[in-house]
Amino acid sequence: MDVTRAAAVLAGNWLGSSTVPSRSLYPHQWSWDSAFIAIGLRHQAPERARRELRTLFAAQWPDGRVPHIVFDPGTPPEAYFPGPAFWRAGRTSGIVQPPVHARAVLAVHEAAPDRGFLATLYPKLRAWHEYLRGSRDAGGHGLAAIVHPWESGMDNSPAWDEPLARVTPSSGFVRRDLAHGTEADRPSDADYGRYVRLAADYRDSDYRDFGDFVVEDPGFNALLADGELALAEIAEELGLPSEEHRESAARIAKALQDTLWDNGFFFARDVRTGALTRQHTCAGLLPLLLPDLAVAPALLATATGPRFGLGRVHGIPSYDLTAPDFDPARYWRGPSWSNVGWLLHRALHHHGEHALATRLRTDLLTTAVATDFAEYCDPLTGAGHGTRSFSWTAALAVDLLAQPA
Ligand code: 2M8
Repeated sequence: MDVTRAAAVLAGNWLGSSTVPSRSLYPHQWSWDSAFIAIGLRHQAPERARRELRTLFAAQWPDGRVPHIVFDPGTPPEAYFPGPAFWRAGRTSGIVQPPVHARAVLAVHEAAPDRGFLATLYPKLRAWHEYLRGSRDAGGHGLAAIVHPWESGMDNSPAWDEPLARVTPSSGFVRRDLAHGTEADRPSDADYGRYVRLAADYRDSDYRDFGDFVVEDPGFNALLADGELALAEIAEELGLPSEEHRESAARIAKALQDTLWDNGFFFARDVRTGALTRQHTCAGLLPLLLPDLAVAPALLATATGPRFGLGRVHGIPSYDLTAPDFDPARYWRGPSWSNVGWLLHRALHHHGEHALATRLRTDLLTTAVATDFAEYCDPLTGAGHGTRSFSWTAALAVDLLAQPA
């Protein structure tokens, strides 16, 4: 792959102090997108990578949360819904996204060492994780709960269908996403109405109360544990104590295993009912990021088995290939996203699955270029879907290219 094409996508999406995921569909700064973008930018433009993350953390709330969107003041309000007028939280939204930032900060430092950058970000990252470990422990098991499907980053995952069914859809708003996305690929109107209702209820509680949707997501918590391991390394770089971060990672890993592991897989748990949601989604594979995961062999067997077809399909399907409602094109209900592929690529190396990791790397790179850096792809055909020139697809391709084959 020619890295200049990917670099051109990132340059085209750069706003001056952060990068939009997509000029058309997502014209602001998104939290976990920025972390993945920085992981790519670090190779060619480390100052831009640092700026990306500093810009995001400049919008951190006093309670430690890192908002899922930082709105660009230069973008017209009608470009994205729900915009700042809906959230009533200044220039940000009030919900969060998966905590991949500590890993990104460490990765940027590894490529272009800058202790000043680490020292500035470390207390902010600590506050972010403390918010999640404290204020979000709705179930009391040591796991962070999400209060909106958008917080998982996997918005339309089938794992949210049961808890979402309790929510009465809002109406009377205009969807902006359909102006840029194919309707058949995007969430349904009813689900979008539920997203809006949940966000409005949360906003009306001043972003404090747990509402109708309270879920412990294995993906979100695996990324938090991985983030604590990254924080331990950052603390060590800064000559600070790191043991608390390693202990925290171990506690989250244990809670994942005790609470969400069942029958060979990690499932999300509906905190309101206590029940596990039984859909096999790619979020349940993310605990493989944890190097000491005792159940890794069983989970790897599921990843390479008929449900996810790892090594035989394109990327990592977001949902069980064998499920009757698997949909290769619809948003987080089947297609493969390159950020999940990139995370699993790392995880496979952790567990000694180097040949599988290499295969995945080749496939991610080939698909990224062939689809013009599509937002996601059909795992069975590799066809691109969603928006094109999508930032994290380009950024993670740059990063994979910089790694040995
Ligand atoms: C998608 O989510 C946004 C809402 O946050 C949307 O559908 O409008 C998801 O794929 C999410 O993971 C991603 O961060 C965001 C921007 O790329 O788009």
